[in-house]
Amino acid sequence: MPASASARRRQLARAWRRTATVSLGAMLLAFAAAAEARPVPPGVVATSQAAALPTPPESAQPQPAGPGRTFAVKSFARGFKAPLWVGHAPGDSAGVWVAQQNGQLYRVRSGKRILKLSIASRTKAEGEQGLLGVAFLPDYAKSKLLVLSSTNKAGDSRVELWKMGSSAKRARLVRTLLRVKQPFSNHNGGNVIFGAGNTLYFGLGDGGSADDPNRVAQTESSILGKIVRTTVSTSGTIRWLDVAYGLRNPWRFWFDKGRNELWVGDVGQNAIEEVDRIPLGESKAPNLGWSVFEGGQRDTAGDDALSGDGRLIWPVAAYRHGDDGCSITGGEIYSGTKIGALKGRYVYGDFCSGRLWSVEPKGDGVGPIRREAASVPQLTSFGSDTDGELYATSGSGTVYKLTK
Ligand SMILES: [Ca+2]
Ligand SMILES: [Ca+2]
Repeated sequence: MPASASARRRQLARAWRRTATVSLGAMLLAFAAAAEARPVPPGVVATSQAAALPTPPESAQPQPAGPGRTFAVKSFARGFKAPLWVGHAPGDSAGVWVAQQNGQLYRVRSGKRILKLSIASRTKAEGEQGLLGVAFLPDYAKSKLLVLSSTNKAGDSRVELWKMGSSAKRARLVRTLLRVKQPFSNHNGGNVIFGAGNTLYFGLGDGGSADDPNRVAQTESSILGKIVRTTVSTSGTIRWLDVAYGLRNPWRFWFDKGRNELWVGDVGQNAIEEVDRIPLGESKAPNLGWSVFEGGQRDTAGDDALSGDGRLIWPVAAYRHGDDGCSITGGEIYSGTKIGALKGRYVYGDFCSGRLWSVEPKGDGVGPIRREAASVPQLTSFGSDTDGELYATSGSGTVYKLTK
C-alpha cells in the first residue's frame, strides 16, 4: 500500500475511532463478538481486491466431534466474584491460585482462601477489562515475583512485575514491563505465561470493535493482534519481540514445554472459534490470518491482503457458532495422573455454551476432536496445579476441578 494511502487510512481510522462507541453486552465477559455491531469505518477500503488467497485446509473448518465420557468436573472452591484465572505458583504444591477480574488474587488451600494481592484500585472490572492474567516467575519460591496483566482505569493494557509481600497490603509494584494504548474496550487479550527460563509470552487482541477496523493484526508496526515475548528481569531494558501476528483475541494460550510451542484459543467474530498451534523458535513470526480469515473462512468485511512475511498458520481445530458456543477459552494439555483418558490431550472449551472438548496432538495438527460429556458454565479459564491436574474457572463464581 502506498505511503499516502496508508497515512490517509490511518487518519480516517483515527477520525472514526474518535466518534465510535462500542456497546458492551450485559454478559459478564462478552469475549465473542456475537453481540457486536459490524461498523465499517468510512473510507476504509480493502487494500487489494485482486490478492490471491490460500485455500484453507480441512483443519480450519469445523469438524464433527465424537462423544466422550472420560472425566467429570466437581466444585473445588465457590463464592468468587468473576474468577477468570486459575493456576499454581512454582514450588507451591499445597496451593491453587485464583484471580478475579476485579484485581484480587487469592491462594486457595484446603478449601480456605486468602487474599494475597490486589490491584483493584488500579483497574476497572468491566466487560473484557480488569485483571486478565497472572504468571509467577519460575523462581517465585525464592524471589516472590509475579507478572500481572490488566487494563488500567483508562482501559489501557499493562503488564507489570510485582513482588508478593507478607500480607496483601505489602505486595508492591516492582516495574511496569509494557504499556499499550487500547483503541476500544474489547479484545484486550491479556494472557501472560512463562516459557523457558524467564521468557514471558503476552497476548494482545486486535484492540477491539469488529472486523479489526484499523487492520492492526496484519500490521507489523502495531503491537495489537500479536503474541509477543520478552525476558523478564528486575532491571535493564525490556524489549518485546513478535512471536505471532494475525490474532483477533487470544483468550488463553498455553506453553507446551515438550514441543516448544504455544497452544492458542483465538476468539472468532461471527462464525468460527479456533485452536492454533504456534511453534516457537522459527526465524519469522507466523501469521495466524485474522482479519483476513476467521478460522478457515474469509472475513468478508476484513482486509483481502495477508501482510508481512510470516508463514500462514491454519487452525488445528475449529467449531462453528451455535449449539457449540460463541467464544473459545483455550486450555492446556493434561499432564496429571488422575484422569487416564485425558493424558496428553489438549483440553479447551467455550464460554457461551460451557462445552468442553479434547484433542490429542498429532504431527503438527491434532487427532479426532472429542466432545466431552462434562461442561463448565461461563467458562473463563483453565489452569493446573503443580501435579498437572486441571481446573476451570466459571464466571458464576465457582472454580471447578476436573476429576475422574
Ligand atoms: Ca481493546
Ligand atoms: Ca486464525
